[in-house]
Amino acid sequence: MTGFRFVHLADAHLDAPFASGSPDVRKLLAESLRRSFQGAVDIALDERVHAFLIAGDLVESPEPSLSAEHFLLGQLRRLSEASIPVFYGTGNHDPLAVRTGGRRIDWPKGVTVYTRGEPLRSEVLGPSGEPIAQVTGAGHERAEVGENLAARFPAAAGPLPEVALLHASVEGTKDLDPRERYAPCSARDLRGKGYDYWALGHVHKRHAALDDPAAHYPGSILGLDRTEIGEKGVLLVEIVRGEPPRVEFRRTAPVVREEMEVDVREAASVEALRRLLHERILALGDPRSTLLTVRLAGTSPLKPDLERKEDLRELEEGLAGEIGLAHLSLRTQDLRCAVDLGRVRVGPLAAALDLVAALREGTASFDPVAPAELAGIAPAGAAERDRYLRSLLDGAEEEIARRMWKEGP
Ligand SMILES: [Mn+2]
Repeated sequence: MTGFRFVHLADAHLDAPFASGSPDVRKLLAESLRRSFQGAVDIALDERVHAFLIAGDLVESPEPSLSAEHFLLGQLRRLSEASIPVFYGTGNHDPLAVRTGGRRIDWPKGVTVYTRGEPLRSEVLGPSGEPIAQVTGAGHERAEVGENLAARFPAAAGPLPEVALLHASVEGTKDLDPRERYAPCSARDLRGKGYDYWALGHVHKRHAALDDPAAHYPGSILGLDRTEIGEKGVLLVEIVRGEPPRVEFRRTAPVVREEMEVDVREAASVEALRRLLHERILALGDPRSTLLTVRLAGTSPLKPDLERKEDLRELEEGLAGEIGLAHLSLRTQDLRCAVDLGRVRVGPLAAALDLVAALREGTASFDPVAPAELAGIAPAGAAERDRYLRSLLDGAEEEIARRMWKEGP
């Protein structure tokens, strides 16, 4: 017997802006985002699923560009023509899912949009028109929903498979900025309602929030920034009542982001550094579809050279070209200068090094040193601010010595 089968997608963020400095990379990512969404529709058609579920943040803002709207409706029409119903509950990025300026979105036949916090129950019909499952969905009515929407879901009651569709932060979720706890709820809200599956959205990292009942975040459909690493896509779910749901990940993102750290202390020349990076990056696997960030770490005499933007870009582009990477970004923030601090501890330089040591140990105060405002980037509390300022001292001795110390003739 086959059960209720559907695609579960979330956080497509169509129209998302990309921060890369390279226009080519921004274009690649924008195209990849749409290809990833199209890939999800392809899977739904190939697998002849019964439904296509979208758990919020479908578009980046409630006023999508005309181009994004046209693309989206074109893809949803493909589902409509195949008689695959779409259920879409709005998230914090796309509350109301309509243009506030009065533009109406002509959703194709078979698309149900949940725009209200009050959950609604919809019947999913099978190929011959008989009910095969129930989807209960709710949506975000505005950008910062503080209410617990999950708690409002009614208990599942019928004999058919029941799925809850919601964009929400489940308590205890890792990797979620506390400022982004929209529609917060607890595991207890999800348990005890009798749903076979909670189709969640909001957290961009794919994971199961709960196993029983199954509650999954499919994650974003593309690495939207450099922290969203790894394969991205959708979940293909099958529910047979009385059995745990079968949940299968399908990659749809044509490019992935990866990040690695390379200790470069052995590389004494730029050529040696090139060879080392080449070797380490090649070991990664398929480079053509990878946008890679490499954090360079360790003590290196090359630090001053690598901090010249032009030279760094030349190295990045050269290596990316040789290896065939989609993009390479080298981060030098963790590199340390190679300086013998004992030898340079004289005169004003010694005083500066002593000050760094005193600040780090807490025997000197930041107050006379720190600008009053710190451009609004430091945390507000005094203790937290000092912790933040202390973190900026990493590598400070070497940096100060490099800038102040000149070898005599
Ligand atoms: Mn999102």
